[in-house]
Parts: sequence; C-alpha cells; structure tokens
Amino acid sequence: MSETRLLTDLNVATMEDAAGGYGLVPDACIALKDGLVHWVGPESALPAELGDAPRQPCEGRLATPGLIDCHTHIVHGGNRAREFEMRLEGASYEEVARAGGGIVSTVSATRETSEEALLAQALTRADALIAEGITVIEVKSGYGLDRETELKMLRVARRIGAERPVEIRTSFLGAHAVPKGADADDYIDEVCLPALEAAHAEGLVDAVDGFCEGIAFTPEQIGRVFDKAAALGLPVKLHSDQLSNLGGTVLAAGHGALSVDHVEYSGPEDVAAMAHTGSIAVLLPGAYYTLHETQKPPVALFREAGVPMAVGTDWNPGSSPMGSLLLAMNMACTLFGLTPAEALAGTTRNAARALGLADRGVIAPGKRADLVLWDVGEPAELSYRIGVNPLHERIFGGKTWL
Ligand code: DI6
Ligand code: FE
Repeated sequence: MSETRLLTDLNVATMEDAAGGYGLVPDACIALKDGLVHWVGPESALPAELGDAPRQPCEGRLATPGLIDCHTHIVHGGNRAREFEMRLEGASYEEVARAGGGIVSTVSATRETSEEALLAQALTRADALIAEGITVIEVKSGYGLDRETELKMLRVARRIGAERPVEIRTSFLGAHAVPKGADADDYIDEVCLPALEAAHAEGLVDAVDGFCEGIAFTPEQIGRVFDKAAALGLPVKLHSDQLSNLGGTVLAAGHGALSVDHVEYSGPEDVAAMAHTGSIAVLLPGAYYTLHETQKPPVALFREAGVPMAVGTDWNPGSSPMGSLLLAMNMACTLFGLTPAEALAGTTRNAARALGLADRGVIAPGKRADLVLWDVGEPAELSYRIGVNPLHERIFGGKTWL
C-alpha cells in the first residue's frame, strides 16, 4: 500500500459532466493512493482522514485527466516530405497514392527499417506526445502489409510502453492499403487475416482497424476482417468516410465498433447507426488540414444524435504529420466548430471510450491516477493557444513522470 498523496489548491476539470461540460471543481483537492484517484472535491469538503496526508500545493493550477491520443500511426519508417511538395505542386492525395507514393511508399520504408531503428524513431514521437501530457497513445500497424512487418510494427508499439511511462493500445491495421501489384481480395485472405491471427496469438492486438475507401478496401472486404476480429474476440474500429462515403460507417457500427474515425463524409444514416451502437466519432483535423479537405464532419448531427466525439492527431507521415494533440484540439475548435469543452472531452473521456478503456479519461474515485497539471487558469486555454504547451506536471499511475 502506497501512502496517500494530496494535491491541493487546484482547479479541477474532472470531465465528469453528463451535460458535456468540464465538471469543474474550483478550490479543489485530489487524493491519490495506490495509483488511483482516491478522492476529489472541494477543499472545504476534504474528509478528516485525509487531513494529515502529505500535501502538494498546486498554486491554483488546472488539473485535467491525462490526455489520450486515440488515433496514431507513430510507428513507421521514413517520411513523405517529397509527397508534401508534390501536393503543393497540385497533385491530390489520391493521385499521389495511385502514382505509387502515399501509404505504399511508407510501407517500403517501414519494411526496410529494423525493429530497433523503428523503435528509436517511434520513441521520439511518443516523447513529443508525453511532453504534452498524453498518458495513453493508440498505435496502429498498417505500414507492413506483410505478416512479418505488421508484427514488427506491433512489437515496436508494445515496446514503447515498456520503455516509457505511457499506456500503449495497439490496433491491427493490416487492411490499410493494397500492396503494390496485389489483388485486394487475395491480400485480405492470404496475408491480412493470417497476419491478424498471428499477431493476436502473440498478444499484440488490442483492437482491429481498417481503411474503407476507394483507394483502400470495400465494405465487403473490411467485413471479412471484422468477422475474423469477432471470431478472435477483438473489438473493431474503422477509418471511414474520409474522402468519400462507401457505407463503411454503417458496416462498422453493425459490428459494434468502438469508434469510427475521420467521418467527414458521414451522413444522417451513418450518424444514426453510430448512435445506435454507441460508437465514438473520432475527428482528425490534422488530416483534414493537411489534405486541404473541405468536407467537414457533421458535428451538429453528432451532437443531436448524442454521438460522443473524440479528437486525435492521426500522426502519420502522409496525411497528418502532426505531433501535437493540443494543436489537434485547437484545430477541432477552429476548423470543425467544437467547443473547447468538447475538444477536451475528445482527448479525455471520449478518447478513453474510443479505446474501450473504462478506467480513465475522467478524474473520479477509483479511476487511474493519470493527471496533468497545467499552468493555465481555465480549461478553454488548452484549446485556445496555437503551438503553446502549458504543461506543468504529468502524473501517470499516481507518479510524477514529467
Ligand atoms: N487515413 C489516413 O489519414 C492515414 N491512413 C488512413 O487510412 C493516412 C496514412 C498515410 O497517408 O500514410
Ligand atoms: Fe489514420
């Protein structure tokens, strides 16, 4: 049993608010014990038995749950700066992909990079996120497209969690792109599904993801991957409605998806299907910005239907080379019209749900003691500034790690 640690003189955004607000508690204390939140509330209501606990005065700082980046591709080889240049010269993302660039070029680089080198590169990216108060990072495979490299990516992802004080959740994304020269159906049956089984057998998979798009896979092909996930007892999520609407969102919701990600082209039927299943809409403004998209996700429909929204970086070398979740929150507000409270819920409470994590994302008794103390007075400041990191202290599992 560890001793109780008492943080005092805080403004706490518990993010526990059925009405969608911050769940603000001014002049608050948080007691941490055994890696969990033991008590939170106004100092005036502090239980007598906590009165003697060692105190850490926090000088009026804001405390929030640890931030959660619920959608990243931070394990990958190489970069795509040349493609960035091509797009600036007028080529579209789809044209670049069809010309052999795009995802497939990162696949070559990732295959060629050793596990150790991939880990070293991924750690620098994880460190950038950790420095912004992130305590959980979702990491996808999907730049291997062969069994060996998909498993290598997932092993690297797991090793990030062993090397750093951060929780890693992995998603198998074998259905990310069709390898050069391959037939999509054959690829799914002969490579993707066996790789998923092998990765699962090694304990490398927390969820199964896919990319349903004209330049990737059809709903029917994704459906086969989801059936395999169900047979293995794994939850699913999907990149859907990013560039067009092929019906992937309805399919994903029908499979009980934890989340549907991108969702720019989602319409009323998709939103209704997500509401019915309880799938989270993961908004990825970094990709929208990078690709100069104009179709915005249907935020008003999500609100009306009660579909919770999360916000991620989608950190990847092509469509979202963005290493800042605070910037993603700012963009979700500025580009998509989220309120700062929705943006913060999107990187805490709802991001936890998008990963199926019931033990975090809010500050409440019994939840994991993953917290951030910020040098700001009010929570809207976290979304408001651009390129400013006001982190003061990051607490992971009850211990200060930054
Ligand atoms: N959608 C995305 O935004 C990323 N993957 C996906 O399915 C892009 C990945 C890349 O361009 O490398
Ligand atoms: Fe993605």
